[in-house]
Amino acid sequence: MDKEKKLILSLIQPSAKSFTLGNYIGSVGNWGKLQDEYNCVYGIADLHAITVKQDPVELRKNSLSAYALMLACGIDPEKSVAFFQSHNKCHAELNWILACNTQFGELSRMTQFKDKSAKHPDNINAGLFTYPVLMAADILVYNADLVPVGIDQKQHLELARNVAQRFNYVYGDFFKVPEAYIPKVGAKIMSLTDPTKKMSKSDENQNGCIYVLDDKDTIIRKFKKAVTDSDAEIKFAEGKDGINNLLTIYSVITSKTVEEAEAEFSGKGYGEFKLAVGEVVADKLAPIREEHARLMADKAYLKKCYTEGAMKAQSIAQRTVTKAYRKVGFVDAR
Ligand code: ATP
Ligand code: LTN
Repeated sequence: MDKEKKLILSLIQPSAKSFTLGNYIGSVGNWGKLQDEYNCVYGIADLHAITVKQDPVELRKNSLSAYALMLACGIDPEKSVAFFQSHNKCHAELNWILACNTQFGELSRMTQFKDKSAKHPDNINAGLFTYPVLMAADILVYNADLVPVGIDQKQHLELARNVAQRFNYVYGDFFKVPEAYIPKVGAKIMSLTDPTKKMSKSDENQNGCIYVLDDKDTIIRKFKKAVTDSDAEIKFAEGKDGINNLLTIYSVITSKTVEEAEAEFSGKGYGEFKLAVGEVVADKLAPIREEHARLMADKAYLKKCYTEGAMKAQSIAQRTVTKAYRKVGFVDAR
């Protein structure tokens, strides 16, 4: 860790077989670029994943695959700390301290809790409710300055800031108050089949969701089926959710502005545009899919990376937990 550099932290849940294009554009795809300028800590949020029902065999498989995919997306385990959340017990320890400094009322306002409990009415467990406290612990245990996430996590980030400020007020200045790092374009990629809804890993409708591990034919097929509008103009405008989403995807993937993309497709049909978006996305994701396959064939290397990652993560986080224990008044263990 370079003391001069700010610290970036972000995690992603292993809640499906692959990350989505939304995860990639809104979050993971940006992590690699930050590795030289910042100290980076990136991880797989397996503790968070069990807030919804998981088959243990699938979860273990998906977690290892997610770790490999995180590396394939450009995370260099030599430069960054790359780890599993469950391998660092400090997250769970700080979680408890923070839970006792978080109010029931503020957790009740979290929109993700409301959405997820509506989606899983048979499993509204306490972990789903306290999810944002664990997320605050993930961030504060490393004293992160910046947290790269999609817009859907903004409310959770606000909560983490509030909890940090409250703790600092009660116990004396301690935690750094983190800032969200949200991309200007692409912070919320929408479903291809219902562009008023966020593209989500756990969406039942597979056609609405592009997975980073989808092959080229699947990607093109899904884009061809993308819901648009009855107008025929490729222009970013209110009420044109489908086209807006495709223009956003195209512009982020090609590093062009939305205006440049509009000019490029001016006078062209939706069919041609959808195909072009599918092509650029498939070409961008193909090398990631290949690197993922290569890494998955080398389990020993993955294990070496995540055990080293856990050690590095613990050595940063343990200092925070020890100090927090002292702050709240526990007797020193040694
Ligand atoms: P789930 O469906 O299991 O809730 P998810 O697809 O919403 O999962 P997370 O693991 O919760 O994904 O999110 C990982 C990161 O990806 C977060 O930073 C989140 O803000 C971002 N993200 C998720 N979906 C999108 C999206 N559609 N557009 C942009 N960013 C997204
Ligand atoms: N809640 C996040 C995943 C997550 C996270 C974090 C993101 C868990 N802990 C800490 C940033 C920082 C989500 O994407 N749903």
